[in-house]
Amino acid sequence: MNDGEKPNLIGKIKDKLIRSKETWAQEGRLLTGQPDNLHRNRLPPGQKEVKNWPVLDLGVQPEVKPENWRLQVVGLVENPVALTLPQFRALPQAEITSDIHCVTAWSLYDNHWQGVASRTLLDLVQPKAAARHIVFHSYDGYTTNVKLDVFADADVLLAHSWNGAPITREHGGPVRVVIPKWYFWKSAKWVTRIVFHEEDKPGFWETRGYHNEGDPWKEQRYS
Ligand SMILES: Nc1nc2c(c(=O)[nH]1)N[C@H]1C(S)=C(S)[C@@H](COP(=O)(O)O)O[C@H]1N2
Ligand SMILES: [Mo]
Repeated sequence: MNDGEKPNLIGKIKDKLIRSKETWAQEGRLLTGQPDNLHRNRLPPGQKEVKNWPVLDLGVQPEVKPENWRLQVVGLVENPVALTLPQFRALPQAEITSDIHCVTAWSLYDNHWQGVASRTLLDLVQPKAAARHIVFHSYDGYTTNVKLDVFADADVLLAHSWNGAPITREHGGPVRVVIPKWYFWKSAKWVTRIVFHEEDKPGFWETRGYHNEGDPWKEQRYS
């Protein structure tokens, strides 16, 4: 696949996996009915700790050469940008250690991320007053939505490194989103475009039965 081209998903996309996840959502699979709203436990309800990092995607892992990667930040912003990787890496850098919680019930503790804080990007592009929602668009055609105030949390990063090494292709390199407070489907791999909107626009999984938000302690798995 050529970088920047819409991937040809036909014949590669994991239709069966997508259908079985939709069935999980319809059946409310994995729900314990015992939310942990006060975060008494490090492990959210229904989750299991893993030691190795699983790979989950739609069946296409785009190869984005560093020199071809672009990050467009557009929509309801005063200063839209299209950054190359060197420009992105020249922005102030941030590091954060956070846990991953995937809606398929695995959690991975203590991931050390390096990248650019969402707040640094927000300072750069200056969202307009009407902007309330964000959609991430990725090189594999994936999309996912969050509220602007969730994106603006201090622990949200656009990460290029994990545990001291560049994020690998299978995990969404050169750059992926990391939103630690939400289930991991909100953390777009291979991100290339961030669009600011006035209205909410549910993404790939959000239109297939997943919750519009995704707080693991509240078990916001499905809609
Ligand atoms: N671009 C893109 N981002 C994505 C996905 C995807 O299919 N495409 N899957 C999401 C889901 S459901 C999960 S659990 C995590 C998996 O990230 P990992 O493969 O690095 O564990 O990526 C999320 N981000
Ligand atoms: Mo997931």
